[in-house]
Amino acid sequence: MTETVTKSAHLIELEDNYGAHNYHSIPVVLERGEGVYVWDVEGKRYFDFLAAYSAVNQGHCHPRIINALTTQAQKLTLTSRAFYNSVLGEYEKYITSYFGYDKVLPMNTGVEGGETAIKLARRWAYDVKGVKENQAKLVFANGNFWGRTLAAISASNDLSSYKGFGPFLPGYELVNYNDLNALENAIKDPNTAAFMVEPIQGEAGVIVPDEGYLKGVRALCTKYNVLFIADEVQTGLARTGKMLACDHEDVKPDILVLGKALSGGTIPVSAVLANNEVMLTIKPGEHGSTYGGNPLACAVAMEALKVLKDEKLAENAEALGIIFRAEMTKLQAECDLITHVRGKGLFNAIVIKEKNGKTAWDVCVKFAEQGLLAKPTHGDIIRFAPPLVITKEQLMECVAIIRKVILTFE
Ligand code: IF1
Repeated sequence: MTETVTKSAHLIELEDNYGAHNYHSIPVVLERGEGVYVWDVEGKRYFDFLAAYSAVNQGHCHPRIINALTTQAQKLTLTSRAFYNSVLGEYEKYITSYFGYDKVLPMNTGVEGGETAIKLARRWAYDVKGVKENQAKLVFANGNFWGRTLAAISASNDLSSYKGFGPFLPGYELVNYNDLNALENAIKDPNTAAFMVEPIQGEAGVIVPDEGYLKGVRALCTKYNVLFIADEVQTGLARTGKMLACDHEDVKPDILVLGKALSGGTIPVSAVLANNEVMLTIKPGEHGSTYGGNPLACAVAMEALKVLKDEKLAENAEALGIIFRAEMTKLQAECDLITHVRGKGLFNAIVIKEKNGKTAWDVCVKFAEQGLLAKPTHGDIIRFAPPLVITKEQLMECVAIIRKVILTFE
């Protein structure tokens, strides 16, 4: 009897046979996305509650963003920065006024944004602060995640990120997240160039710092003439209920790193924003990338930013986030599987207590069977981050699915 191999199984096998094994994916093969929904190759529909780790805040295949992409793609996609192009200047003017900085350095992936930020910080330390050559110190928070390059994993204290990839970049120091005393002790060192931190730690499991932490970071960095770099690659662009997570405490970082939803989930676009004192320390020919600032990315990013404001996605995330956490807290009271509920806006997570050998992974597999896609991090944490275009009705449908699955594990 020939077993009918589903299309999904066949495609999973292809990835297994011909692709690097650098991911352990939930066994769902997606083929189409629209708004909050994705469909697998068998035509089954899911709520996407991961939104590509907050890269699809505007919803899958947002018509305005796709239109910007396809229109520009018919004209000019890439010139390299050897020449000027007709879109980059408009985009630079737009994004710098959107976030209130003098200048932007356009890159592609989030980690390139982080790398650019720390290069700027080191160069500023030498040329402006007067730190001796090669003595600049960069401070990061335990639990940070800002990408997979050697510079990024050199800052990691998560074994699964850095094990087996040494030696690591020197001049780094780690302090506990949400600990202003530890931060002050580290950055009072006159060789300190910058403190790079996520306003809410994503990969660590949506770790929300105490109210006042970001204000404290801002004050300490100002006091010790240290650059405050906010990695808003995941928390930025309306995800946490404000345009930037830093906006919850009205603090302005010296360097702002954006990525992911900057392109609405179409092509890799990242950006580093700073004022002239920092940004102009890098001179022509000292940094860049083949695709950085390409006209296609600029056209897409402008539209993606416009959509965030036009559709009031931060306000929607704020309002629906309050409802979602209230529903999760109610569910937590009805079961002992959920030990924590936390988050801000539509950037949330629940912590699952392993029960009868069942883990967060098993819960996510069950979610998928019930039509909701989410993925665990660090074994026991499930991050919930739907596209910010989700309606209250759709959110309540997802709450019902989460409730149904969680209670079957009781
Ligand atoms: C993977 C994690 C999330 C980020 C922050 C910079 C970057 C990321 C705060 C780098 C990227 C991605 C990487 C992706 C999965 C995803 C992720 F699980 F890996 F940690 F979101 F939490 N700053 N995060 O979260 O941006 O270079 O990827 O564009 O590596 O599996 P990137």
